[in-house]
Amino acid sequence: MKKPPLRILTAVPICDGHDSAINTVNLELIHAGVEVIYLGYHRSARDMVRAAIQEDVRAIGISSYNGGHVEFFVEVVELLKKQGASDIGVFGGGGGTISLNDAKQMTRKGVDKIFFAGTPLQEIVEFVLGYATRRPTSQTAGRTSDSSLRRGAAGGVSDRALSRMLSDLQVPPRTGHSRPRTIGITGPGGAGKTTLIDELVRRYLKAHPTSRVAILSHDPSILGKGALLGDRATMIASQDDRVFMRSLATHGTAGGVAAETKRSLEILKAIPFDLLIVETVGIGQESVPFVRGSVDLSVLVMTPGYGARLQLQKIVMLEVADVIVVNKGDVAGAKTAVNEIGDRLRTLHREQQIVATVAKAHLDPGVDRLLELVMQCEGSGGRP
Ligand code: B12
Repeated sequence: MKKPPLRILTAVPICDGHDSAINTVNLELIHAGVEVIYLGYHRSARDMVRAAIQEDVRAIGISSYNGGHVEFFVEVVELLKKQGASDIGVFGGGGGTISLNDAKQMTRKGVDKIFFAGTPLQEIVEFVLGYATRRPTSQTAGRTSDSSLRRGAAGGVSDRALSRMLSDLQVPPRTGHSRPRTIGITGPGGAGKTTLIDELVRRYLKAHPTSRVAILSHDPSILGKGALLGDRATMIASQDDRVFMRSLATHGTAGGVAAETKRSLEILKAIPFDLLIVETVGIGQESVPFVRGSVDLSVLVMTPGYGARLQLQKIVMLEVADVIVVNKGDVAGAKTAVNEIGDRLRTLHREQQIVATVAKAHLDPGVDRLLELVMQCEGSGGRP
């Protein structure tokens, strides 16, 4: 069986916006075949550890320039230990801001390696690729000896355990709970799908203080190559202990989702989440990413920039989606777009809903309306 690609999480610490170096490192790793889940900048140690566990990565790479690196890196190491996840390595750099003495302290306290200014990128790539074969340094490492596997975060299943089920594509026995309401969100690249999802999640968590959300997110990749899985970098509200998020690369599968998507959905539907959101990669005119019954509600996110009215005849998903969101409703031509899309939907004689949103805006009423539609749909979880 082909070995799965090496997965690494990268991020920049809290109160630090120096993301230029990590963007360079990310690109080199992707070219070398690594799947990089990029969490973005200004991220807490807790966010990094939660994300690393949910994404089942082999290591966390941190780029730090604004000081406090000794404390920050060590906090990440300690939090991983507390979660029974010391097999996840920690490494990073920060140009000239991390001194040799600091690095010595950091490695003594469990950091695997610090790279200094002037390090050739190839040296970094070789070190990271070594994680595929290097044994975890911690004695607590291992797939079954981890006590947190038995501790329950989502109704008896911890993030760590769920994360490994997703890696192994192992469907757990279904418990008696109702299946999560499952929403599929698709649309062309750059339409604002991720921001929209984050705003939906923000509202949902606030309105349902004990409910839990799962997000299955896709980014494109070519078979056998690395990938940048960057949806987490846009998420703010979704960095919450009640949200489980997993990023998948498509590995060349056309149509918006990955070969593992069906099985991953089966797994997530067997866990007591209340809301499950599937985000596709940016799709083209011909894609219909959600097979019948896999989601309870399918949402197509468009922008007013679809071109001439005739283009609307060619978007297959317009005929299939239950809800059409026209995002970026603040740009020129947005009203015309809503009218034109409305006309097109009327020719289909289905009861499709159309919602205009400005997902990036604070408290946008369009997103409120979308959440209402989400809550109105019946939560059968679709058929797995
Ligand atoms: C570019 C830069 C900026 C840009 C950032 C652009 C961006 N989007 O990243 C701008 C102009 C916006 C900026 C702003 C600021 N900056 Co500035 N900035 C720098 C600068 C000049 C270069 C950093 C850089 O990107 N280098 C390029 C990388 C590729 O090379 P490198 O650093 O040598 O990294 C190597 C290795 O360390 C390794 N590496 C690095 N990270 C990682 C991560 C991993 C996982 C791995 C494996 C390897 C690795 O890879 C490289 C390979 O050779 C440094 C000074 C310097 N020369 O380092 C100051 C510097 C970091 N900035 C500094 C400061 C003070 C600021 C500001 C606070 C200034 C202000 N008062 O507003 C703001 C803060 C911004 C913020 N929000 O955090 C200080 C920090 C001082 C400190 N820590 O004590 C520095 C050191 C300048 C100085 N001497 O005063 N900055």
